[in-house]
Amino acid sequence: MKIGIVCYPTFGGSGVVATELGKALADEGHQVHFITYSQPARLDFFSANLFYHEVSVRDYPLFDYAPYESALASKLVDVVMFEKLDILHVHYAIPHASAAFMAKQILETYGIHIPFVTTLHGTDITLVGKDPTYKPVVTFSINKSDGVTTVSEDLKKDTNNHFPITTEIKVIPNFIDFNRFSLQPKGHFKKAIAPNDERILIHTSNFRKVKRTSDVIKMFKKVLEKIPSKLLMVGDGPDRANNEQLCRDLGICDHVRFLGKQDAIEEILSVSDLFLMPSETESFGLAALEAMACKVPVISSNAGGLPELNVDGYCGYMSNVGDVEDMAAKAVLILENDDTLNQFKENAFKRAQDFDLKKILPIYIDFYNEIITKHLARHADAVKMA
Ligand code: GMT
Repeated sequence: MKIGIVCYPTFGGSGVVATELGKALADEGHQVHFITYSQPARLDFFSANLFYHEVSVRDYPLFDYAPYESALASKLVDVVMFEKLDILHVHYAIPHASAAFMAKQILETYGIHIPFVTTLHGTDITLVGKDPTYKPVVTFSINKSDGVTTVSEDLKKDTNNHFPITTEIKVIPNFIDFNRFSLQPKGHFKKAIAPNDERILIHTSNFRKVKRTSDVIKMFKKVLEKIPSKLLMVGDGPDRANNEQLCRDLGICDHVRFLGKQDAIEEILSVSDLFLMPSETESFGLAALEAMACKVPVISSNAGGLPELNVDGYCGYMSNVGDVEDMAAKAVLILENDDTLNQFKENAFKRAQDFDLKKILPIYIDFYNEIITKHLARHADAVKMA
């Protein structure tokens, strides 16, 4: 198959899923064309089946806001025609699904018929998409997609509850590549962070409001009162400075390290004992899955799709959003005893295996084939009717 993938090429979860999916499809022999405004963060190597097409947005003195959506649609038309793609897969509804729809319509005027699949990742529905500024366009472009997927049952439900959706939504969860995410021997690194064998807790995110990063700090303070421990805060974003100040206010700076954005996240996870994800909402929680693959249990909120990943009392625990007291108490339950901690670590690894890339990739491939077949049949019927 020749597949065009559109995504946000940054470190965000949707961009990571799109890029890892493209890489895995290329490994299976499919030809994959990424169409984005800059090279996706994890696409930093050569593969014969991988291509990258840059969308450049021309600046012009008239524009206060450069028309990215039009530039993307034009690029899609160009790449589909030149590379003879079979299907487009766009990640994140805004503005990718509407740009794909526009490109599809333009291509039809040239006699080229291509289906497109839209994958909804979360904030494109739960935060941005519901905003009246975008809602009509999001609704329309979901309904005009030839196939729609969400990354959890919860996101599917949310999408159907908040938008008049007429298309059947297929749930395909996030996945993990164990070739990259697995426990690595990094004893020297552990010693540097926790010289007295303290427990290591970790949070990774983009430090946006939805991640409730100050809950991480408050929860850690409570854990620290009971168990000698260290906290690693990985990533960067709007709430980082506030969190650094909060650590000073709580007098715990000696125990907390802000590491900023890190590429080799699997190495840092490999020295960690507990992952913290107290998010306000989380459609799936890819960062938690990455931790689990490295044998790190998870304390999370029970929001959104998290209960579909974190099995309460088995590979971690869940609490209500904002219940820092409960989260800290459960963290202590896991951390206070070596045997309990080791059991939770093994369970986290077992749970992560349910989302092995090897299991999820065939679901995407089957879905593409189903959509292409249906689309061809629909087109053949339309020709017959004409
Ligand atoms: O919030 C993020 O971490 C980034 C965001 C994105 O859209 O890039 O992640 C969303 O998509 C991920 C991949 O499908 C999911 O695992 C995350 O749960 C989801 N984030 C939220 O729903 C807040």
